[in-house]
Amino acid sequence: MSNLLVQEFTNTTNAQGEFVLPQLKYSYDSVADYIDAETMEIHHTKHHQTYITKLNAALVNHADLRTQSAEALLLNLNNLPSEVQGAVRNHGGGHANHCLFWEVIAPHSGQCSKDLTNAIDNSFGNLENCLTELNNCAISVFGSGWAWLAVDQQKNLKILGTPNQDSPLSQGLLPIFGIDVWEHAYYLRYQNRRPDYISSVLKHINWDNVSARFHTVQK
Ligand code: MN3
Repeated sequence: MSNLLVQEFTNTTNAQGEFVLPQLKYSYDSVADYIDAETMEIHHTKHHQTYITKLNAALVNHADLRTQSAEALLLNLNNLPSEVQGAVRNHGGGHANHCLFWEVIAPHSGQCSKDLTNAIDNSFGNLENCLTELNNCAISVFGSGWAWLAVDQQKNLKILGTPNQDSPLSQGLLPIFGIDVWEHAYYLRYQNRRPDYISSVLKHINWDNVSARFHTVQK
């Protein structure tokens, strides 16, 4: 399973070895066409920060685990000490999931690489079908959760939903795109209109970033 983890994304730590909030590579208002700046700022500085704070608190007496990335912990979730499994699942998942989210919704769409385009065509027929399936999956997540495009052990693409902050990594799948469908991700602008939020975000996927994630398992 560890072959999925060619690249680690959330190793940003301070001098004490605690996870810290990654800076966004763009301003909060630069995604305003699809997510308002106030939602972005609260989501990043409050919600994401809270997952990090609680993950650090859970690992304070586990120095061996604090040397690992959040992704590595999630990949190995079922083998972690039982007293930290819940916190890693929820808060480690929250940290890793949001780190991915900020990058794949960045305001630079780029293009699907040739290899990723081929993989999408093989799994879904074409990109339009893939996005339709992703859209339907995101709409149908019950309550709070995520919809994902992920790569399995055989390097096939899969679309799946997960509840809460559960990461596809804990199922042996590498997520390459994810959309947060917790109400905190969209409520200020979209209120109950989750489908409108989802369709807006799916029009602005940062395909350069998603392609780069896909290529980490192609070697
Ligand atoms: Mn969120």
